[in-house]
Formats: sequence, structure tokens, C-alpha cells
Amino acid sequence: MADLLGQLEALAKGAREAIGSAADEKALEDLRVRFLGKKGELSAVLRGMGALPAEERPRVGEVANRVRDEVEALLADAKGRLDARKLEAELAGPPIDVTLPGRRLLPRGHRHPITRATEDISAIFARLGYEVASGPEIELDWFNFEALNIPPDHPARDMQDTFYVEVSTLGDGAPDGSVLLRTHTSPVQIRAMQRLGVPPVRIICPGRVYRSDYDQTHSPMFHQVEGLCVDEGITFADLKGTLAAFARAYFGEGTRTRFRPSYFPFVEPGAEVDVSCSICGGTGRLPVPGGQLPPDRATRRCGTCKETGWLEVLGAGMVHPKVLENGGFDPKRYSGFAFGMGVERMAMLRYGIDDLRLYFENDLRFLEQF
Ligand code: FA5
Repeated sequence: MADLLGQLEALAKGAREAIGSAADEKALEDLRVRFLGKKGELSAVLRGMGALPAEERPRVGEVANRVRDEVEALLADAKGRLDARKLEAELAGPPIDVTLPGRRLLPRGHRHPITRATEDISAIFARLGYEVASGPEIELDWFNFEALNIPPDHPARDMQDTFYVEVSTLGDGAPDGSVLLRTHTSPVQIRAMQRLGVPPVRIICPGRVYRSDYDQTHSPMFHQVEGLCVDEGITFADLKGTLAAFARAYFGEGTRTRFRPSYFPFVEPGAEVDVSCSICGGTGRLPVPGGQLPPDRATRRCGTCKETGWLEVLGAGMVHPKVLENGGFDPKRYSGFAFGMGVERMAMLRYGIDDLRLYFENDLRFLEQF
């Protein structure tokens, strides 16, 4: 036993000297391995314990533990000392100018096509005097449906199925089942009217929305831009003029617009708005490259507009009196129009993209084209 205790004493002494004079972190790590590592000096002493009579082992074990604790403390102290010294040296050295440009030229990233389209659309409406508003993506049923004249049993809800959360688990006092992922940006209409309190209201709201959809032109999460204009004397002519100006700014000067009657519970009358096809210029046909072809073979069908010459781009209409009331406005005095468009679709039509899923696959070969 005396032999092992002597070895432990020698180990502790050796450690105090060596650790005290270690010059850097690498030297400290080597010393940790030398004294405490699996194949280190302490393990070698402990292996010798097997040959001791059982009654002597606890005493040696106790001393071995004390030595290990001491060596660990010495290593920690030395590390603290080295760190402090390094910091002092850095502070005393020449200052680092964090404002200098980087030395390596990394390729610059750029905005995602959806972000770009959203910003382009917002910029056009900003020039027309619209302010950007926002609302929550996790929305109350009341704002997403009821306030927009879509009661619980209304068939329009089937087209906008989404994820519902039982409110009892959120505990904010609203009735059960009334929290959902918003299915369109239209709830912001109500929120904006309530927030502003008095007309004029001229807002657009870009944002994410959710539906139970998935195919080449529909995804479960997508983006919309909502628009709302309310004041005294706003008419359908204002809606037409605004959207025609927008279509020309977004798709190009010669773009024509047409309105088809449609139904959304929150507008009356409502319309689907088409623009002349930005890919074929509204002719429905595209020129076939490659020399002098006979007239019947010089053009081919435009796949984007399916040869109709028209692209359906958004829903719009005059704000329903009930919606104005829910927003806190007197429908006898004020009128307004609203519209809502899908950003993925707007970018697809502008850039000639045929599969919406490409936006979300993050394949750089696709993204780098924009
Ligand atoms: C609406 O969401 C209405 N809130 C629009 C509106 C606002 C009408 C104001 C009147 C007044 P709709 O369900 O048609 O309407 O959706 C609008 C656009 O969102 C569509 O034209 C389409 O471009 C896009 N869209 C709809 N579902 C998806 C989807 N799953 N994935 C990608 N885009 C979608």
C-alpha cells in the first residue's frame, strides 16, 4: 500500500509542477491525458489496487480520488489563467476594425422569387397611395370567416379548408374550434378598418396563408396580397381603374384587363379578373423558332393561357355592406372595393413557371434564375 500511496504523492507533485508551467491550451490537454486519461498515470496506479488486500483498498481509493480532484482543479485554474492572458494580449494588441470589408469574395445571394414578386406588387400599390398592413397568420374564425359574411354552415368554407385549433386549449375565452390558420388575407380587411376607425382606408396586406391543397398549382402554404380601399363615393369604376393600372405596371404596358362576374360572400358584386396573357401577348399562340415556316406551322399553342389569350389573376369586388359594418363603418355613408391575389400565381405568370412546387424545393438551379 505504501508503494501506491507514494506513487500517488509523486503523481500529484509532478502534476502541480507540470500544470503550473504549461504554456498553452495544447500543453494543458496533453497533461490532462498524461495524468487523467484512460491510459494515464492515475489509471495505472488504480490498476495496481487489484493486488492489494481488500481492507487496504478504501484508503488508497480515497487518496486517489483526492489526487484526481486536485489535478482537475489545477487544470481548470491553469485554463482560466491562460484564457485571461490571451484576452489581455488581444486587448493590448492592434485593434480589429470590424468595419473593414471582408477579404474573400463570396457570391452574393438574392431574394427568393416570391419575396421579389411580393415586393414588386407592394411597390406598385405604394405608388398608388396604399399603405402596407399586416395581420396574424393564426387567426380567429370570426375574422377569417364570420366577419366576412361566411357563417359556419356556408359552403364557401369547403373551398378553404384549413387547420383548426380547439380554443379551449388556448384558454383565451373565445368559443371552441374558433382558432385557425388563416386561409386568405381577407381577415386583415376587418382588422384594418377596426384599427383605423375612420375612412379613408387604403391598404394592401401581403402575407402567408394556408389551405388543405396540394398539386402543381396549389400548395398548403402560399402567399396572397389583399387590397382594400374604403371611402365616401368609391365605385366599381375605381376598382377597375386601379386594377387595370396595376396590371399594366406588373405585366407590362400593353396589358389588358377583363372582369367576369363571380361570387365571394364578402363582396357584392364580385368578379374574377383576367389579364391578357403576358407570355403570348394575348394572341393564344407563340411563334415557332426556326426560319420560314408555312403560316399554319409558324406558331404553336400558348400553354400558359391554354390558347385563350387570358390569364385569371385575382378575385375582387365591392365590399359587402355587412363587412363594412363588421369593420365599424356605416355602409350607408361609405363604400369600398377589395381584391386578393395569389403571389405564387402572379410570379408564375410573369416568369413563365409551370409548377408552383418549384418555389419550395430550394433547388439552386431554379432559384438562381431570378
Ligand atoms: C380569395 O382568397 C379571396 N379572399 C380573394 C378576394 C379578396 C376576393 C377580396 C374578393 C375580394 P381565392 O380562393 O380565389 O380568393 O384565392 C385567391 C388566389 O389565391 C387564387 O387566384 C390563386 O392564385 C391563389 N390560391 C388559392 N389557393 C391556392 C393554393 N393552394 N396555392 C397557391 N395559390 C392559391
